[in-house]
Amino acid sequence: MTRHNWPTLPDSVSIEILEGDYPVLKIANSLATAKVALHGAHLYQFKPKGQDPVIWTSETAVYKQGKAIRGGIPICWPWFGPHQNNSELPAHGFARNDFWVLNEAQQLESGSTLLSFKFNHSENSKNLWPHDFGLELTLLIGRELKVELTMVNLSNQEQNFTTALHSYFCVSDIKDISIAGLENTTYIDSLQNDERFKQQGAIRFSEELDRIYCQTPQTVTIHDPGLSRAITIEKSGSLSTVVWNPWIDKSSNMNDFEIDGYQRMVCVETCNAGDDIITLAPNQPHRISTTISVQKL
Ligand code: TA6
Repeated sequence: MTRHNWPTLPDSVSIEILEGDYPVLKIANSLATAKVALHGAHLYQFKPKGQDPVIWTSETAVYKQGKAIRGGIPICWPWFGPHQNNSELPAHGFARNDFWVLNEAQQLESGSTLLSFKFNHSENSKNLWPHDFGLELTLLIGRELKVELTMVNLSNQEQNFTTALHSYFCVSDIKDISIAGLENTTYIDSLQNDERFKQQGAIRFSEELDRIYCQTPQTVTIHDPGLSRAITIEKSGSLSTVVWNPWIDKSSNMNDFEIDGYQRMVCVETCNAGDDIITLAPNQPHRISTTISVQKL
């Protein structure tokens, strides 16, 4: 039984313990509702008042220690994707695979709720990555959703990181949406031996798509005529953007991916991945953030 210490919670935040001593936070304020698992500091529901849900999570997601929830906004750190040298290590690092600590919960005058979580090096983490570190994740939940990850290198030598706020978004139908903002940029195609191509026009989907768009600090927008809305993804501290949809075969091979779920989701991830590696000197911090908002079309 893992022991969790809780700070004082505002009325807009409550705790539910799922089976297997798995705490989740339920947030309900005047602007939005959300759910965040302590495991991975993993936001997995976000619904602004009067809007359709914005963040997608599989109905067959698994909520247990050691396994990232399928959907929401997994925190991929200290590496993105498969580990470069050791396939035994978990894909997308280990920060999403264990419990964090809720450090602070505040209800702001603005109506938004501020949550802050911490995750520091431990005996467990040292088995996977032999360096001291400190992570803090801040969530600002209101009409918009702001997610900010601060990483500090607490070791006595320079460290390299790749990372992602691996956001899954709800869409009406993957075949009907388009993604704007990455036109004429270069992407690494993970499905074509990491070859590089130039993005022609908006991104549309008719098959599995898995791309790292390099040198793309800009804002990206998901246009969804089926829901008469656009989802705007602004970011800072992020030089790359990953766009992913697993399509039929890959999603059907994942037990935690609901049947045909690929039709109702797309990942637009706020990253430093591919060529965009973050190098931190001892005690140097790095901050990456994304701000997600919805506009009527
Ligand atoms: O971000 C895209 C990606 O790297 C895909 O290649 C796919 O592996 C996806 O992440 C999901 O990874 P996960 O380890 O969460 O199943």
